[in-house]
Amino acid sequence: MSEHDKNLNVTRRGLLGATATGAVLATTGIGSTLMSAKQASAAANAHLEPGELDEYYGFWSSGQTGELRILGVPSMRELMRVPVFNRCSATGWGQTNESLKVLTEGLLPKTKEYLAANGKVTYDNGDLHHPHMSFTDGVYDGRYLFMNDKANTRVARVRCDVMKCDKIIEIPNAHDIHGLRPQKYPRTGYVFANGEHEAPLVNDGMILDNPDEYVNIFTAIDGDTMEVAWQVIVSGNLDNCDADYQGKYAFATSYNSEMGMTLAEMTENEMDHVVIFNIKAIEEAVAAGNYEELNGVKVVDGRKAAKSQFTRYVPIPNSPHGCNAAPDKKHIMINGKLSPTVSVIDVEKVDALFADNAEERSCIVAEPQLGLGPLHTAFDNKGNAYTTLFLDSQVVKWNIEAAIKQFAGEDVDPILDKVDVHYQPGHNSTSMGETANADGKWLISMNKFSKDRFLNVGPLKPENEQLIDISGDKMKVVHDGPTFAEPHDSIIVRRDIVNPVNVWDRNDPMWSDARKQAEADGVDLDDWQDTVIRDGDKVRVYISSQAPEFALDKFSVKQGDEVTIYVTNLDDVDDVTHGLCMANFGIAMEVAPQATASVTFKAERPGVHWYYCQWFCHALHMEMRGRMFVEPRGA
Ligand code: CUK
Ligand code: CUA
Repeated sequence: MSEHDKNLNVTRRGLLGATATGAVLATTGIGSTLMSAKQASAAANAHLEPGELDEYYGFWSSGQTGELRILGVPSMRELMRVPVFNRCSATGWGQTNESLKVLTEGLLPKTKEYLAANGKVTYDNGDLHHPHMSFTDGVYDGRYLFMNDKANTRVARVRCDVMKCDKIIEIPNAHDIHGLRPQKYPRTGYVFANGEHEAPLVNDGMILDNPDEYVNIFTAIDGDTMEVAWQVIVSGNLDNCDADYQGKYAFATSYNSEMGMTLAEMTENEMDHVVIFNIKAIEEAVAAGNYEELNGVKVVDGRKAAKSQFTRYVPIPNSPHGCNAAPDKKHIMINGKLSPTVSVIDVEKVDALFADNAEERSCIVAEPQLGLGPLHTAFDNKGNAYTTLFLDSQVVKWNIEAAIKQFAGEDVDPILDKVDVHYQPGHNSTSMGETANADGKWLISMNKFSKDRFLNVGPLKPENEQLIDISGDKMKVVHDGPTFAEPHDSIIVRRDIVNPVNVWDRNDPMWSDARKQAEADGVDLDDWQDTVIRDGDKVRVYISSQAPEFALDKFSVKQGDEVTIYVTNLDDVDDVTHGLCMANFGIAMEVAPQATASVTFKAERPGVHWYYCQWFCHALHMEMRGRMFVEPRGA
């Protein structure tokens, strides 16, 4: 192929890039030669000049990578990666004592046993799908971000002041936490978490093929203490969830109301359901002692057959997936997945389900047919909803009021616009769209396949997250954003809500253990530290760092000693992060301004070993190093 042909080919691909559904809509994407002037100006809004700051923080999950990511929106620049369930080579997450405390203290005893039998203290992987910020009065409040680990049944919290994870808990009784949402009103409050995969309640190896003994668990976690507040046993598995704006109910979709184990069994029913949880009724039962205690947790029975006041099961066409509360504070969208519909629940009609046992589907006020594979819905501030269509590779914009009128029999079409995305979208999110302050500016479509949109990097392709301008009547795709595996979900938060610090507080709880140990050793962690303490075969080394030197340029230990190195960064200048890497010991960690970090290892390699600062901090950064001398055993 000649250069000319290649270029032609590229251009043709660009023009035909929108043909996932066979429709030739070539006017999407920056660089498309057919971009109109109007689109060009939308694209210009998304473009920031070097040095300009974004209007929004984007908090991105990373799926099986296990970390949280921070992007700037609309530039889509990746700003930071916050390790949570994963191991991080740069920051030492999963290796420092401070991170290991977070990663291990919330594990269940039986998990610790299992891990120990395999020579580990914690899991190395996670599957982080849903990052959501804490709320006060229906709007993000900038305190915390909460997120799930589907892989190992955990829920984590990230502090927004320092953007580090401070709590991880494993959820007892449940299996594989999927949907997760914080309570919106009056505040968070509870963090609701869905157990996705059903299992025998007492899962001790006595039950396999008796579906009646399988249950699923809905969990409410106290977001302030990160302890499980209560759980509800439910029928059917649980997929995604959300909370209303009244503080009364939580909602969870179920794609397997059949409690089937095989694909055929799971997709057998025409109707699955959404489970509605009555928070007050559950709280009252728990307060009155009407619960069962299971693995230290208060559990109530909300199964269908129990006919309790804790739950209602609303039938929804085949295998609903996404669950999204609209900023009108009134409607909850249940996304059909295998059904081309989104079922709209009016929260004000839910009271009657509980109080008067009203007909199960009487809370459904609309069910528009939108296209194939509706997965998730986001919102603007004009009463419109934006639903991803996985199979159609499109986002559909539709009007909620029009859908309600259509459901009531009026001859109106709620669909306002459709735009092709590339390709197969899962979640989407709009600026402030999951809060009462939705502002209708930007929409992210998180597409599972990128295929031909980027340079070929081998069989494993990036995902493609497209930025869509929704400020006008028609949606406009203005940016393609490749991402590594596999952000499922994101939120877009106005920047004035998020106010991280630049320098750590010396009294931060993150290193309270190190501080206690230092005090016991007579070391002042706030002053110059060049102290080596021997305590039997344990050695504690306190090294402060200030660009461009470590307080200790050498220290000696004996082969077989258990060595703990505490590094404190005494620099208090923005962005002067140091680190410590112990070469050939597999040890490296970040020490940000005014932070303390520590790491423990066995000094099993005799000889001279260099440690060095692994964060470029100064013109003499290369010189910021020292030697650990390990005397051989018996010397
Ligand atoms: S799920 Cu992934 S596309 Cu885990 Cu929120 Cu819908
Ligand atoms: Cu300190 Cu590089």
